[in-house]
Amino acid sequence: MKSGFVVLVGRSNVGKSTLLNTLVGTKIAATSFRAQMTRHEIHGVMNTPEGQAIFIDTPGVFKDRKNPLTAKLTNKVKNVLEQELDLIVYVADPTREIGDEERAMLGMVKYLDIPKLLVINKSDLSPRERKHQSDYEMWADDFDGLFRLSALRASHIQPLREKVMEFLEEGHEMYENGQLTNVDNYFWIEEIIREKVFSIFEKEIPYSITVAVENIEDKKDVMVITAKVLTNEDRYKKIIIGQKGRKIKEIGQMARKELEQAINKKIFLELEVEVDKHWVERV
Ligand SMILES: Nc1nc2c(ncn2[C@@H]2O[C@H](COP(=O)(O)OP(=O)(O)OP(=O)(O)O)[C@@H](O)[C@H]2O)c(=O)[nH]1
Ligand SMILES: [Mg+2]
Repeated sequence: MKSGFVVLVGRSNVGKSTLLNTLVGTKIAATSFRAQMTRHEIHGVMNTPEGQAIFIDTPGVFKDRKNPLTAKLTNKVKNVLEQELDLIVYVADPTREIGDEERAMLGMVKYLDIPKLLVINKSDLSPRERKHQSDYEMWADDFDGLFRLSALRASHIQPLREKVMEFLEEGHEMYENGQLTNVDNYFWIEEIIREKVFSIFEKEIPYSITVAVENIEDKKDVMVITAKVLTNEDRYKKIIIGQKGRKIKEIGQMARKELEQAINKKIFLELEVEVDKHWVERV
């Protein structure tokens, strides 16, 4: 069989995590319309009759001087790129013009001696919205293949799947028994809760929070989860809780619904908000 590691890289918000989920066929990574959703290296396994491709989702390159996370996340991408990789899939968003972030990202991979594919995502949007498409297409010479597709609608994915398998060499199975990811339950639940926080708040809040699952108790008819939303400052804590606790309740409900659907079991989710000025140091 064939097997190998394929890294997904690109600016923040281009759709790397969405593409990972689509390639694997199930939701593994959390996604958001806000930048810097992904903060960790997340593996997603694609099994085909030919073999196994392990896709590695990475944080997106994002520039924000005020944000203490940024340098850490960029370092994580660099670390992944130092691992043994068989293929790089560079994801671009044709609705956004090529800027400093994009050039920084391209600079990180351009001279690596690893095959590279260029994916221009979001093809479901109108040509008017994809107004920078041709600028990205001009990069095709630096790549070993160009794909236009929609990760969100899962359209035109098959040609990419096939091309990826072409680049993998004979090897052995790395994830066995149908296991599709390196992510454990604690991390997965944290990411879903964080995704819901991202979906509700304005720009500033998402970068100022993280989620920690403290305990999971898997009882016969119900899974009891205790988790905390951690934030830097007291003023954010107030916003996240909301008037009469409305916001945190809404976050809890959204997360619970998705978790219940995914594991097909009733969930009791106890969610608190706490100020922790040092959470970034632990990311
Ligand atoms: N219209 C459209 N939107 C998409 C597509 N793929 C992703 N998106 C949206 O783009 C936004 C960003 O998607 P993500 O998958 O979280 O992007 P990312 O590159 O992983 O972002 P970071 O983790 O922050 O680096 C979300 O709102 C997605 O729904 C697509 O094919 N078409
Ligand atoms: Mg992501």
